Amino acid sequence: KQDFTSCRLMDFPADFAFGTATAAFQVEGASKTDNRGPSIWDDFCAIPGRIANGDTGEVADDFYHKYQQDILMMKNLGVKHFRLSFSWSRILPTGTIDNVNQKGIDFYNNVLDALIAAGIQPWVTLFHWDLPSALQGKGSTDAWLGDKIINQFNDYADLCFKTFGPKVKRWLTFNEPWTFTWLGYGTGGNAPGRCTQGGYRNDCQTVGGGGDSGKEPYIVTHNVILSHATAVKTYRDKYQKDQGGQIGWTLNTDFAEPYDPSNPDDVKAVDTKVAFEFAWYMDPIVFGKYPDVMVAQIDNNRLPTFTADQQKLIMGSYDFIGINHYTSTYAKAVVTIDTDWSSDSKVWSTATGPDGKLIGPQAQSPWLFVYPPGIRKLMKWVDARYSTQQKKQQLIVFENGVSVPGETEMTIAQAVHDDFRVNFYKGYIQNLRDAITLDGVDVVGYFAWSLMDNFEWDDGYNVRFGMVYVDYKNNQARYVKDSILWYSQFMQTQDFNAVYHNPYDDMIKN
Ligand code: GBH
Repeated sequence: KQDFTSCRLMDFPADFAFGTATAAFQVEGASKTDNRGPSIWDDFCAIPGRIANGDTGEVADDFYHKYQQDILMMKNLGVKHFRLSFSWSRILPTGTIDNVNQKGIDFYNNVLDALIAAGIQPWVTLFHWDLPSALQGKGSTDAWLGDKIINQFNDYADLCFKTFGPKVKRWLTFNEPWTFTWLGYGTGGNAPGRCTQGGYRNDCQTVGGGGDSGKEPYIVTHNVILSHATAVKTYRDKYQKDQGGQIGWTLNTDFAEPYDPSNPDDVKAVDTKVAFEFAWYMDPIVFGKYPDVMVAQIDNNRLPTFTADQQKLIMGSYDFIGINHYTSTYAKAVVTIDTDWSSDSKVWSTATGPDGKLIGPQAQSPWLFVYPPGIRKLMKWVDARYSTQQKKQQLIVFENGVSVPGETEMTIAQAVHDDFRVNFYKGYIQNLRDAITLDGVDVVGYFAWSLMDNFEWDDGYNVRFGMVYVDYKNNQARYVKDSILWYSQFMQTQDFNAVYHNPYDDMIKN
């Protein structure tokens, strides 16, 4: 057998971390098993009309009972890195440290042991949106709107570092604070569903208890940043030296092309858009303040400021820069009346260009358009903003993936041949390579979202992002799709034209 690795140029560094990702609420199920406490996503699912088809996380992919087979599958596919999240309310059913659930601790220890035995490095996110219900409340100073949460999150994080730190060398505090901040408190489309009554929705009072889309996302963000930095400080002060791990968070952002490249305002709008989505979180932990453009454009004292002590706490509270990226739009400078995050930016985002054409093929998800050059440009943007001569930043892509148009209606035999997804990954990973080899950005890891189909938040099980098919009608049986077979080959050979054969075809022949 020829060794292809020795006779071709490997573009990605030898220690580059290729992996796959999932999140607790989206895959675990077992939502009432072994003393797990409810989370705000269980509550949100119980509200009629909020999740497609009334789907819930009660069973999901039943990862809680099937993790051994999933880990074995990854091992067989040559996956060496796996990003998962812990469910806060499985570990602390009422959210606070006075009530530790040993069964929850046992579960994650078992998962981590199985991963390590399979030669797979675990990367753990502490918070992927599933806040324990007991901490939520419906008042205007509850949960992330108040500052009690900072210590509550720190207690949970501290327990995790202490308990799992010998096994976990890569920690993420938060997944996509923008998403749970803006969708949870701005549009009200995600848990806890707060927003200005009659603004984006009419049911904010009944669901989230109230809200103020113009103010709350900024307050929540402020407390999330302080919570992140406090937990990082705990890790550094008490554990990092002995355990030798790294810690950071991961932020989602789209990239953009100017709507009219000859209009300097549209060119600037690209920058402003990414500042409002990404730098809103990243600037504080690098520079100690919100982006200048946000300070300049957000009126009525809605944007908080950091005190000198807080600045000291937050600056430098990361070992790498995590990025979740899926899509790009056109950005157009517009005149708006400032009312909330989306109009404060004075940028209009649209997938349709001035020529009437889409920026790229549309996925099943209405927000997702395939635009591979966007990931390269985004890497350059992040590197240019945050790297200095003294400090080159390490970037890690923690999520990248796509839903395939029409996949929901397909038979399994059709769905496993997901060319659309294979092409998505080829395009994005090639551009990521170019960011490294041609632009000199220090990208050190890449995680495909997702290992397998799962609970896609308000879309329920209607939208599939998996590289592995999950048959929800038949005991959540798993079937590898072409995308994971391609990825498996690619991770080992870096050959974009890797060939693969899907075993499902043999199964239906026999
Ligand atoms: C990720 O967010 C999540 O981290 C992951 O859990 C999820 O499964 C994955 O995406 C796929 O969706 O409905 O028009 O208001 C990616 C960033 C931000 C993209 C919110 C979708 C909703 C747009 N997401 N956005 S809309």
